[in-house]
Amino acid sequence: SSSVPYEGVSGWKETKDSRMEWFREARFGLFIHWGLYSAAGGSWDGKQYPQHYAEWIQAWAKVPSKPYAEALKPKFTASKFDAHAWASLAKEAGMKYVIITSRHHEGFSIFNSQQPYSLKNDITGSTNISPMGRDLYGEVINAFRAQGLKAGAYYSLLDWQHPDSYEGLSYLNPNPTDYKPNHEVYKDYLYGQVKELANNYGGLDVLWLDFSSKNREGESWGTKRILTDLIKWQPQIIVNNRFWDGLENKNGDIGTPEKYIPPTGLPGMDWEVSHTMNESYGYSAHDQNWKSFDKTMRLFIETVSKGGNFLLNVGPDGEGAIPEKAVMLLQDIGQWMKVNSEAIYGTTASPFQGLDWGYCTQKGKKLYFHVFDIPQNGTIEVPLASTISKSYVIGDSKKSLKITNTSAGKTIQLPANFNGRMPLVIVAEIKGLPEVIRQQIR
Ligand code: FUL
Repeated sequence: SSSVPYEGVSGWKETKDSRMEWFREARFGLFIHWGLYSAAGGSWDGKQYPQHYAEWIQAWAKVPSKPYAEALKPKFTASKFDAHAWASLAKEAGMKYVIITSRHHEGFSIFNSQQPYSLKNDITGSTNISPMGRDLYGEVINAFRAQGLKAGAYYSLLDWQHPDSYEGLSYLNPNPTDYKPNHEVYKDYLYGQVKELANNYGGLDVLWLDFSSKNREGESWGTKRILTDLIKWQPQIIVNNRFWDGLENKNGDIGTPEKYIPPTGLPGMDWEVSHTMNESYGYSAHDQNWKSFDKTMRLFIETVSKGGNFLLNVGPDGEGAIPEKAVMLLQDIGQWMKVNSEAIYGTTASPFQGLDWGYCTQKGKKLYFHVFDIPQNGTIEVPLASTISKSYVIGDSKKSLKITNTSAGKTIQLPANFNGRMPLVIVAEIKGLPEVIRQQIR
């Protein structure tokens, strides 16, 4: 079933190229994980949970929904939250879109859902978490749009507290035998919330669903009904591939490898790697394993060089503060993007899947060599047969670099004293399309 979710639902396949246009140009977006779990920060009752996914703290610590909500709602104050600052940070970093968790597995929404169940839930109080009545999700969507970015919603299919979801309440409940979910009720709730997200915020550019697995297939989420209506509500919407059977399938508009770059990309489909700056998506106070700028850039450029988008995650805390390290990393990326973004936007997978010194992106007859490790002899070798008419450091087309033909392809002389931010990007304008001599895979 490789064409699901289009299967049996019209409107998706026919419009795919036009719907995907901005996404293919964008290449770079911001993922935001923000919910009650952010206020726990990876600990429960004084115990630090080492797991990478701090947004799963409720499951790690096995806390039923009521005490979970009672403990975290007062701490989820959003008192430092500034949607416009978040949007500028992303824009300055060169990002073109945002995906924010409207509701994660814990089942609490950061948008003001009007579903009767959201408003009045006897066990946890409202499942909306909106300090001072704010609609945090709406603030984010509006602020990013105001900066010219596209805006999408992550929405969890799993729900750990809705009594009619597969994993509701009893999943963390001491008496699972009492558990008699009526999944039809949950399906209506899910449909109702998706309808709100798609219609109430001036549109929705991406619906990023998460996740169904093999034993919870298709119609049990009301897939057909949602997809049939979704494309009518938002004819330009993009939907990811987690609405059916897991992470690495070929369904939906975009594949979504998680913290992983497929070695040869995902040929024949659009895809987007999501990656974290430290280990966790959700905020974890004790997860200090931050990736360096260099490491992050390698992940970013490798993804783009293989044809994917890079969705880089931040996990704000319960007050709505983005960790300092994350802010600094985004600012550094922004500095690099100011000089080099031409080598990112609108590029496609290049025929080189990894070179000794870095990666290559391509836009038609232009190749962009991203040099991470400057070789000892100050030149890069490219296994390219095509004629290079001109080569230069990006942004400096007047100073041509020396090109030598060799039996292995071309050798390009790098500038002697480059002191800009790495990776150094070398442009090669070629005649025709690239002819590769040998494929290097590292
Ligand atoms: C996964 C979720 O379970 C994680 O918590 C995270 O949101 C990741 C992006 O998707 O499936």
